[in-house]
Amino acid sequence: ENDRENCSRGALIVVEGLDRSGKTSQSCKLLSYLDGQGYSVESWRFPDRSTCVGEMISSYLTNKSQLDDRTIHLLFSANRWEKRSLMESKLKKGITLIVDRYSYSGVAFSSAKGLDIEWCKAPEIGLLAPDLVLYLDIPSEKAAERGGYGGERYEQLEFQKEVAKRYQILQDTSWKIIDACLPIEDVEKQMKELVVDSIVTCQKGKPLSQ
Ligand code: DGP
Ligand code: NA
Ligand code: NA
Repeated sequence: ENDRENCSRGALIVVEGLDRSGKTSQSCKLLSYLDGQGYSVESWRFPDRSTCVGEMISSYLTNKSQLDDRTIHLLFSANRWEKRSLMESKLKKGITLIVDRYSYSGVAFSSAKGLDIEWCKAPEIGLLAPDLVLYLDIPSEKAAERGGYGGERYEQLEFQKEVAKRYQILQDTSWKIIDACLPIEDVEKQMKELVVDSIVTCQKGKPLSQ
């Protein structure tokens, strides 16, 4: 029975949503809850601004540099690829990862600029598939009201509306839509339940896929 524990893998949980949808604070709460329950868990985020590629992305987002739409798209994707093997080894060690943004952001934000959606998806093929995607659903106007945007490149109402449309197209069976306008505690409770279910399914032997 102890072997079963050693063999079981962690779950790859992705949190998606518009800017100011509450992803980051909810991911934080989720991490401390799971940690407190004794689960082996880590919190990740993309873009990971700490790498060389991540620094280029950060400089683009803060308008310190200009890059062609396709170039920045591929950099965001490269930023996920450079973490792929570490991600796989953590999951295989039984560590559950709570990831703030992933390929869905990649495709939604770039295709919202007018890039072909299939072209946007191509470099994401072969990255690990999430076991669960928690989509924090919020009207763009509501998100914009929440303490305002931080002033980064994409934090504009009209653009976020386009991103929301693209997210809708990208929904698949791994998604659970959460009403992010509900009280914070209700959002938190729904997320906890869904994540624990997903962890259990992975422990029972659900294979990791691409
Ligand atoms: P965040 O650090 O979560 O606030 O993300 C920074 C911004 O970058 C946010 O507006 C969403 C956007 N973003 C995240 N991932 C991608 C991606 O892969 N491609 C593009 N084009 N934008 C992304
Ligand atoms: Na942001
Ligand atoms: Na965020």
